[in-house]
Amino acid sequence: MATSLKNLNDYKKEGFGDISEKKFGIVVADWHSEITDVLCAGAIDTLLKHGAQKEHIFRNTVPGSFELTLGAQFLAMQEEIDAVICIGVVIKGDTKHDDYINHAVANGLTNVSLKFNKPVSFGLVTTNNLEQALDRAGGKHGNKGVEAAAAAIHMLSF
Ligand code: RBF
Repeated sequence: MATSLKNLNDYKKEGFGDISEKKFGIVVADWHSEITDVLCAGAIDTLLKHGAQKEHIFRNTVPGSFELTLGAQFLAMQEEIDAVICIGVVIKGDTKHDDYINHAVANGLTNVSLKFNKPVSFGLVTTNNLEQALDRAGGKHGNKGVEAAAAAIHMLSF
């Protein structure tokens, strides 16, 4: 489905298990922090709404989205962390940097998830311009942080 037809705040809640004792690590990229902060707030709100405890949510920052993978690994390797949520915004520019970063993050997070057998969700907004990113950070397409948190909760119930 094209993202223009999907609101990121609409997710299926059926089958979500009890997360009141689960611990969540969140890794947030500092690049475009005015947007990643909104995405992170959406993720935290979603965890709290579904019963997570505030003290069980650990937020960490990394310089840019490229570093999300190592940040995720530092958290996933901690036994007490049950799931990791990664948040970043990569906007297309004059060069192909966005392609390299996006592919590296997608592959990197998949590898971390498989290596540690834990949900590591992909809260990376990858857009052509700033407006599209804002549309996905609480704008007309919802909030990608909400979707990433919901994906982590869903996978914990697998
Ligand atoms: N990081 C992001 O999270 N989003 C971006 O849009 C972004 N654009 C970048 C553009 C260029 C030209 C460079 C050099 C870096 C960019 N980064 C971006 C930072 C990148 O993820 C990483 O933090 C740095 O390259 C240091 O490893």
